[in-house]
Amino acid sequence: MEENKHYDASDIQVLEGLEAVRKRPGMYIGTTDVKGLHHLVWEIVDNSIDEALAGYCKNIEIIINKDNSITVRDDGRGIPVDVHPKTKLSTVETVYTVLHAGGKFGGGGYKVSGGLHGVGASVVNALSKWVEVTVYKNSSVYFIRFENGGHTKEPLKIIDKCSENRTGTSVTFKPDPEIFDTDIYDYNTLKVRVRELAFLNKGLSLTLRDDRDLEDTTGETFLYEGGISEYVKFINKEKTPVHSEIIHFEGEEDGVMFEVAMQYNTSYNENIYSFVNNINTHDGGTHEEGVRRALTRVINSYAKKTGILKEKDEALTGDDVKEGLTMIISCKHPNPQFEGQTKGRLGNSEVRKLADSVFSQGFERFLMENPESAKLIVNKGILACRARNAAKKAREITRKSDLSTTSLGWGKLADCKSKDPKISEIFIVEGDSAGGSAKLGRDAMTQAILPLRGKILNVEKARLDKALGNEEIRTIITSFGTGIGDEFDLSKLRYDKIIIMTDADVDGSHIRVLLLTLFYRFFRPIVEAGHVYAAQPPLFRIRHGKIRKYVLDKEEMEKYLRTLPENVRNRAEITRMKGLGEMDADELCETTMDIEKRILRRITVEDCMAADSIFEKLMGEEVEPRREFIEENAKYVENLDI
Ligand code: 1YM
Repeated sequence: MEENKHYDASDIQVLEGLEAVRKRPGMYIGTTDVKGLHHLVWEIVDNSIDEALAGYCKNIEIIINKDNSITVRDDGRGIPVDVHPKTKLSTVETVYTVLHAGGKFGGGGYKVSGGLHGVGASVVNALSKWVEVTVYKNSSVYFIRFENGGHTKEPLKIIDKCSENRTGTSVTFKPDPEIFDTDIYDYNTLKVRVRELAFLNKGLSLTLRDDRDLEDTTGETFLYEGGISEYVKFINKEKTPVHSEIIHFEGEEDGVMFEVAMQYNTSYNENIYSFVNNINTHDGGTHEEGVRRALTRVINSYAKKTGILKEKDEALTGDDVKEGLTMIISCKHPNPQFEGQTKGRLGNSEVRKLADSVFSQGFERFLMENPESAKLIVNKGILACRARNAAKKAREITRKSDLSTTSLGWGKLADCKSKDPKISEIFIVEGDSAGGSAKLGRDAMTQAILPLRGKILNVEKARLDKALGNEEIRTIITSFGTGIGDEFDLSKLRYDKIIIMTDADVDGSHIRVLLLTLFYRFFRPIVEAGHVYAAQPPLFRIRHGKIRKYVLDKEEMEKYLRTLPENVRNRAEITRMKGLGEMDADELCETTMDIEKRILRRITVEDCMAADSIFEKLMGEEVEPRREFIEENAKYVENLDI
């Protein structure tokens, strides 16, 4: 307090207010750990964002200073500096010292960020060792400094002149180490949110700079003219899109703005993020509900209308249509009602209708105008629906056959001696004779063998649910140890490598299709974690002198032959290898199983997806695709030759 100033009741109130924040900081910023420390930054940045949303600010800069203080700068109008009639203090001092000042003292207008305009400023001040605010306005540079939890140390004064068109606010604060567990800011934490704010506020430039880092002189600037569409593109960057377009719709009603952007990718994960006034609504709410409801309804009606789904077909559910969907929903609301324990849910019921109508009108039109993409989207949902039904069946079947008490000795699994999953592997081998050779040739300590009898697994006759009733398939499931469906637990996997060993012919191809489909639908995490492999038996043996060399294909053979001297080469004996079953144990071991010499190909989710669609072709009611498959089988075998 200034000595010559009358110390009145309102001053006492001010300090009592800030003292309350220091006594119970959790009530105002949640926690006083590293999260709370970063929260202070967002309280100040929010004021700049509000100014941007009001249409006055284009650039925001955030700097981590050497002493771990933070500077936030914007080029808005500058916080008002005139004397406030109620507090008799300048408005900027009022904003920084009176709790809940923003609502009462703000100039009204359209404020949509987190809370009331400027509310956070006094909280930041209360929890800081010192705060300095510089305002550029009226061709003048104003300055005010607070210390020790919000006490005005240097009252507002003009410290310089500036050009008439220079306006803005710059705030630097040093969090109070007595309040916070840590005082060190994390660049990446700030970066992730700054980038997100840039996506959510198209056209706004946000720069983040770390002055603790001698190398970082310019910082990083985030500016997205495409807004949330660019956010979707960013999330899908490492994924494979199902269709090329980023779909985007927006609408406004009674001052509520609603916007959505989306694109499907080939994964099965849902990536739906919703925001209200730039705040992530983790628990969804009316804006999300409106979109989800409309999405399911529009896809189903389009699929029925175009005949992709038949009348008798089961409708796709909300779960089916969100597989592989990346979506950002952003709503800006002047009076948001947040609900739920963590206030992470939007409650305003009028938003549900707005979201539904903006999305459904836009999406219906998109599907009509982009039939290629529409078909891909609908088919993706249909695939998810089938997988869901098959998974349900699988759970029923595996529950019935009491897996936990069944010893692994039954079936024909020759398990390995080791119980350490890190060094154990299982070979799933086509045919009894190859199975026999594999059993003889294996390293019994670490290699388990499970032979499959090809004819039982004739995928052309058995749908997947029937295949699950097959004893050998059940042995596969049991031997993995992970359980299936809801009970699935990757950490229980008994083998580090699951190796599919089949011939490169039609039957082998069928069995491979079935196994990959099985893994895709029921054990995707195992595939994703990179545990599934295909053995690659060599196609040729080259013999010269005492040397026996196995090569994968013709190309590799020619390459090898070129390395031999002419006289040796001419006399080299080349044998085309027979199927797995015709190799003896030594040969099989040497070429395909020996850890030192074998070649394995790791199976990806994409491989499994390709198999899954072939499986659908084989299983489908349509005769034509099946005939085509058989006709073009050679080609498919090539494609699948793994
Ligand atoms: C680095 C932090 O606080 N910028 C900022 C804050 C305000 C204004 C402009 C502003 C708002 C209004 C009129 C208005 C605030 N003003 C108030 C209050 N950046 C930062 N930029 N003129 C300027 O809302 O009408 C609170 S925050 F209450 F004084 F209006």
